Amino acid sequence: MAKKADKNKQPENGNSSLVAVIMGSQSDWDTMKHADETLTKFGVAHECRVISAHRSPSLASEFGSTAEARGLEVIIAAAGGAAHLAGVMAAHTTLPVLGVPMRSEALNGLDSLLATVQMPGGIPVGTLAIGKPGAVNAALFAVAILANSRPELRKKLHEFRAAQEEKIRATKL
Ligand code: RP5
Repeated sequence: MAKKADKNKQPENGNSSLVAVIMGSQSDWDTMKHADETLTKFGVAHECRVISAHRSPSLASEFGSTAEARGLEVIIAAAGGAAHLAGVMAAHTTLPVLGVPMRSEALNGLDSLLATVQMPGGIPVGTLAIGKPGAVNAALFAVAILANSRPELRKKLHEFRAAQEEKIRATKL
């Protein structure tokens, strides 16, 4: 059974969050826990929350408008179906917003992908792949953004890439 999302998961070390991982529903957690795990692996202070653009519009607006002042540097926003969460976040902040389209029941995530990626010019959302690969890559992308001004994170990214390559080189079929 899917582990329940801790809707208001905060950094454990007391640091304020650099990255927020938000998602439209508890049902997205099974996918988005992979973003959480990846950020944890890199030691990035982050928080995970359920915020819906449709079901909690004032919370979405409040979260986006106060994100910068709270010290966040990147927002990862996941949603499925008519997926507006990343676009709504981007409308309320100039922080980079990374959108992760959820695999939907009706259209297998194509609806989520198009709703997230097709932002009209002027309000950008960096859209990743549908589902788990998108969740992992959104976290890696957030780390890459943060690494521009944090050499220790840049080093960890190089080590991560090297380990990945080593695994491929060592693969015997
Ligand atoms: C979206 O609707 C959520 O992001 C989720 O992917 C989808 C379905 O939500 P539930 O009906 O499972 O809560 O807002």
